[in-house]
Amino acid sequence: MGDFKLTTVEEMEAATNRLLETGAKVGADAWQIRVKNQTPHCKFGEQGICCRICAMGPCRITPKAPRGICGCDAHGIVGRNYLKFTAGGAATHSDHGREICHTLYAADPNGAYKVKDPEKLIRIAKEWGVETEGKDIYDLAHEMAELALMEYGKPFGVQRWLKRAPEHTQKLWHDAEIEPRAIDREVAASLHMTHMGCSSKPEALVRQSLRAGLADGWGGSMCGTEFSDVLFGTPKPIDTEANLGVMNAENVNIVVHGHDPSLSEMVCEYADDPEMIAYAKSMGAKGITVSGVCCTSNEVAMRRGIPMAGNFLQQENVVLTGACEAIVVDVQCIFPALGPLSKCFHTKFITTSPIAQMPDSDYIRFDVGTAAEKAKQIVMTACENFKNRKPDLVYIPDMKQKATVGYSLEALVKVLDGVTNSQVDVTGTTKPLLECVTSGVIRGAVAMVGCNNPKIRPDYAHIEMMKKLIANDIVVVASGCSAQAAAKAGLMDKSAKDLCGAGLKRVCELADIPPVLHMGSCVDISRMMILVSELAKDSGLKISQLPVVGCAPEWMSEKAVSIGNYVVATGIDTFLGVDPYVSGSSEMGEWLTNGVRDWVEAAYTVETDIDKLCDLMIERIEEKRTAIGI
Ligand code: CUV
Ligand code: SF4
Repeated sequence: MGDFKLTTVEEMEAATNRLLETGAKVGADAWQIRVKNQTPHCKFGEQGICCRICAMGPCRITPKAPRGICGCDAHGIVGRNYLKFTAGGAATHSDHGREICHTLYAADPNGAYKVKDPEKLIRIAKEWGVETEGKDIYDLAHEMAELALMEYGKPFGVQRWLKRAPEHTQKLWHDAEIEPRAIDREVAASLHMTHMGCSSKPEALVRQSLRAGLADGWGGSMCGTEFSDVLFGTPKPIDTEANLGVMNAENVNIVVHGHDPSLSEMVCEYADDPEMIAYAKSMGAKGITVSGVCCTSNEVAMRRGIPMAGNFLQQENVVLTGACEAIVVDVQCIFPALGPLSKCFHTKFITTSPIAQMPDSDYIRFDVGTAAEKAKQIVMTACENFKNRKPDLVYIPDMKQKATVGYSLEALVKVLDGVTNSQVDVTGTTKPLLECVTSGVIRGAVAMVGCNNPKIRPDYAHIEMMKKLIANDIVVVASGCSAQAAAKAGLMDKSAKDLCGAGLKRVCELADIPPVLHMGSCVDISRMMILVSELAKDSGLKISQLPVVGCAPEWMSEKAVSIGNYVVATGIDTFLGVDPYVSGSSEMGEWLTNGVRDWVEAAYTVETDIDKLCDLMIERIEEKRTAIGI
């Protein structure tokens, strides 16, 4: 293993502090400063007991004023806020999925977007009962795209993807009346329910929260993942690097940030174009480096090995290096702060989507029809900006780690084929993984997901929990900014096997995998849902019986709550390190941490002490093992 060493959070913080010094020099604002200005947070907001859904308010619940003007109590207000939060997240993921379906609809063998994984398209078409025989693959793509788009608004029936779940799970959903119907309907119904004078009963609000979440995870997000694979290729293990050191001082640095691979794929395509590289050289650079931030980074890392500059709370650092020619964004999780910040440097902050328009940005509207020419324009703009760099402001922390990423479900099943002792052929199934778990070589699995949040020391929870889990022979699958935290630390380097317990280490060696497996972006948590479904089917167990839990220790976005709801609703206990603004209602707390178990066999645990949160997960995994006698 030689000189492998994790990058510590302390080292990352030191690098950030050095960058903040540059920021101070040019008078830049930073989230670290704004957090101080916002502290302490509003107590009513924090507890979820402020209501402003009608103009008689805003109403705030206190011991002296236990009801709003309409008579709604704390439980109703917290419940409505929770459902609205979920609906925001479900809408966001699902709309991303919808954009991908539109891109698929525009796929053209002679155009910018091609079908890179026709096999997967045919597999899904068969699953959906669509005739594939003798059909042109692009005709099929368009037909499937249209069918997928219908899932958003169809008047009758439930989501097609639900059939991928084990029958038991489907029955639970049916009996609890939480099978998601049309995706947009669940979002709209949620907003209807939370309108003044509709639902104020926690039970009903929680039920709809699960349903809207499922419309995301087993609807919109699954469309996003599956059709992104069809368009851009299903991820396979690929080597990359992570952390700010992936930026190259001698090159034009383009950073892609956001979520929708339709944009980032095209930018990567053009940054690789010999004509563009020559153009960069003509501007005095040695070449072009594209790196990523947030989930779009996960998308292009998994498919192209594009390095990851950082995760959510590192987005400002990218500009603070003084070496970023352009930060190109599409949608979601983009700090409006990037506008004014980029003005302190030579950086071009390029917004591209009508969905995410921000002051102090250059808006280059991107759409599938003009993708190629706009991507080229963006790359050229970045190249031309190289000469505007202020050399005395350039500082790129010399900090990066190797990572192997790209563990889609398809890839995972394939790499694990090697670790079975089975006499019968179990290739192409999850059985080898099950064998490792039942024999106890691996104790279980944790899905680590979600964002950073200044309420938790950034990256610390992700990294420390993962270290403890793998040391306890618990394999980690990660996505989103959690996956990037792991990659930045070095936990996705195959050498990290040496930090594992003996069992997991052996599996990592046999399968030649890192102990923390990169499964993709946030919409790709749908991959994890299919994985647990396959594990349940292959083992004959219920999903809720598998020694598997989910965890979002540093989450912050509405999307994360939507995810939490569908992960719980899929039968997976979910552990949160940040409270979803429900502490103001004992009834809501009871429903989420216990009551929902009667419907879906899983529930939330909220614990802001990260060490305790990790111990609780390990305990839960061991309890589940005991319960099934392994
Ligand atoms: Ni979509 S939602 S900060 S980028 S994980 Fe990252 Fe992931 Fe949260 Fe956003
Ligand atoms: Fe107040 Fe009720 Fe209006 Fe909410 S809906 S703002 S609690 S009056």
